Amino acid sequence: MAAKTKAPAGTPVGPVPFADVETDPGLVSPVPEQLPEEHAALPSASAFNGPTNIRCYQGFWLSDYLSAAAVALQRRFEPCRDDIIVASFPKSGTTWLNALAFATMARRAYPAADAGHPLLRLNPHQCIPFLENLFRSRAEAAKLEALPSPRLMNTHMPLGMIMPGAGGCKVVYVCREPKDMVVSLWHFLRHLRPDLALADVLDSVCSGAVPYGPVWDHILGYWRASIARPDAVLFLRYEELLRDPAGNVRELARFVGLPFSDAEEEAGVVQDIVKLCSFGHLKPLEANSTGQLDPLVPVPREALFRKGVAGDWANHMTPEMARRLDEIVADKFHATGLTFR
Ligand code: PAP
Repeated sequence: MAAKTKAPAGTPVGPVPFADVETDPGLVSPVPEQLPEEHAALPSASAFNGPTNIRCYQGFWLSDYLSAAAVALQRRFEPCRDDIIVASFPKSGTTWLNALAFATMARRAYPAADAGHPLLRLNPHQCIPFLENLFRSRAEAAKLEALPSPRLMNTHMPLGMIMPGAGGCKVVYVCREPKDMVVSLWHFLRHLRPDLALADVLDSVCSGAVPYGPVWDHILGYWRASIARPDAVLFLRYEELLRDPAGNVRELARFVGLPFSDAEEEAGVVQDIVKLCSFGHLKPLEANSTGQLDPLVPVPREALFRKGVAGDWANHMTPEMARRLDEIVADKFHATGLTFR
């Protein structure tokens, strides 16, 4: 589908904090997207050896909630040419990249050093619409239309679920070393299942049958697209963001068509953005340390800001666990040009 250009010149410039966007409630469908009947026949599995049933839809494991969202996205998502989508496998740096992308793209309306910056009162996820939730609830028409261009959106969906619809817009993907992703996921899930064993999470990840998995197919879809279309897909790595946040912010700004000017560089705007979005700065803010992620899901917001480092897997995995995942990862990424050291 050809991408359209949304806003005529002179209209408000995006992105704006999504939580502040008012929509006409009459435009939001009261009936959530239903799962197509034929999905009942798809292969199914239980994620993390627990009650969550997932099914394999077009090669990826999704809960029924996510499957319905994926179908809706594939049918109805109409990107604009200047849209930017932040994409990731869960627990790979989404919250951080959401914050960095928002702060970078919105820096003219909301300078990063300002005392009134939206990221000081909102969780990064509240600043950017999560496509799965919008399309599952059928609220996307009202809510996405209300956003000024360029729109900044977020998803965990594999590339195929947002393409070819998203063919005209740009995607920034962040990937993380898989052992650290698994440990982060385990800690997160334990807010819902305190007795969950790391071994159960590892088993599911290794089998591929985790929500949005297999993780290697998720990563490779975006990796290959970033090589084939570097103008359309920017592939970032969590560990590189930690090593050189300023360099990655500059790359992000160039990619979205908003490179930093000499004046901005001299004024320290890049450093202001890095500081605003840093783990140590965001974690203690009220918006990130109180309340729940979702009124229906009893996970505290602080679960998104646990440790924020690379290599924490070594504190939790046995050498056998690490070797098992490393061997699968080495096999899956063999000859792709992507390595995890
Ligand atoms: P999500 O998929 O639920 O959105 P996501 O943000 O991708 O979660 O991942 C959370 C991880 O990012 C956490 O890692 P940890 O469990 O190993 O600690 C979290 O600490 C880390 N994280 C969140 N914000 C930042 C940040 N500003 N800088 C560095 N790491 C961060």
